[in-house]
Amino acid sequence: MTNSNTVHEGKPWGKDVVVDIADGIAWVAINRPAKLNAMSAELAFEMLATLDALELDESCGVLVLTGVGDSWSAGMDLQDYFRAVDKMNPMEKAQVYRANAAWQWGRLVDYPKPTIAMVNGWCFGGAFTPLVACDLAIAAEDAVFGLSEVNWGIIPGGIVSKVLTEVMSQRDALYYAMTGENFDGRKAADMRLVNEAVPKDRLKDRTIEVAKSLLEKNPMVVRATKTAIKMSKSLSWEQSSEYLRAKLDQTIALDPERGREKGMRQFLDEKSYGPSGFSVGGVEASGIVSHPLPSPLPSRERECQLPSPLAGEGLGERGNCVRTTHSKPGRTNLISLGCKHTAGKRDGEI
Ligand code: ACO
Ligand code: V55
Repeated sequence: MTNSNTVHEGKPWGKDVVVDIADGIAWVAINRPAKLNAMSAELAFEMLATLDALELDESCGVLVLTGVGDSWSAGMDLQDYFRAVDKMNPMEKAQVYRANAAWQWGRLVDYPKPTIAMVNGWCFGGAFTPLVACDLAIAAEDAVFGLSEVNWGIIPGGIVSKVLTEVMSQRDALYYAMTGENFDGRKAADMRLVNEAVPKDRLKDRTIEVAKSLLEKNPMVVRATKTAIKMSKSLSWEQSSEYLRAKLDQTIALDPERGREKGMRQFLDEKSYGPSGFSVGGVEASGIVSHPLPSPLPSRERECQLPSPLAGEGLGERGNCVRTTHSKPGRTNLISLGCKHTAGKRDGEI
């Protein structure tokens, strides 16, 4: 993280929160490195205002939450949160609790843009709340996590105990919260507390890779997708079924890109596009080109080894057609990752 935007005219961040925006990604970092990014009462107000501002900022397509230096967040600041709050009158206290809960959970869990927690180091106690609130989490393999509350004579408060139930198994949550034992990023990935753990020197690149794949998607559909998944968890089957039907219709009706209509037309009528091609590099239908029917004919199981005409344009890791999605006998179109095989029937084949 650079601190290039530490002073940012007219923006709510710049002190305990720094923001860098590049290529559609807003890198939001807690900036209290001397305290290992422990979270103070004051930070809550700055972070809340930052999240609100970035929500409206069109240059932010994906939000990455991280920490300046080698720590993600050492949890609630024992001095500047707990002791500070102890000295407050009940109304001030209520305001701090509300602001803290609002940024760590309320805003983030329902953020209208994809959010990724990039866990670059320590992640303790209260830091589990924003960690779980983010849609995705990628950790350094050697990041250290700990539900250390038990060692401080408190329960995982705020809503830490509750957020654990969203992503951890009952056994894991109880084990780590009751023992206070630390675990590393690899273990966090094994337990599915984070999506994956990567070596520290690859953490930023991997995060950019994931962010980019999200940026290539239809933003409205990505937003509705995350809401659908998060909401469904707490709805009954009947409610969920009704809600998802309504949510689907809402998305179709409001999608400014008319993605569903376009995809169906291109696939069914124009035969110019297959969803698997679409998912790699976000190349539009026009990017899918033809090459002669390969031999042997690719199947779902077999890879087509012909060089992709789109090699070098972000399609196919090895520059080949890598997976075939359609190879039904009698069909003349074989749409694979980035390539559309077109040819008539060949003697002896299909
Ligand atoms: N609150 C306040 N200050 C903190 C916190 C915290 N949660 N975590 C670290 N700091 C401060 C330290 O007091 C120290 O300040 P100082 O230099 O002014 O003395 C500075 O950050 C660096 O910390 P060290 O302890 O010196 O760093 P070290 O690398 O030795 O240890 C570790 C890192 C293990 C993370 C240690 O700082 C620690 O245990 N911190 C507390 C983590 C924790 O349990 N957090 C949860 C609190 S409870 C909750 O969140 C609900
Ligand atoms: C904790 C966290 C809090 C809080 C009180 O996990 C205790 C400990 C996230 O806020 O307000």
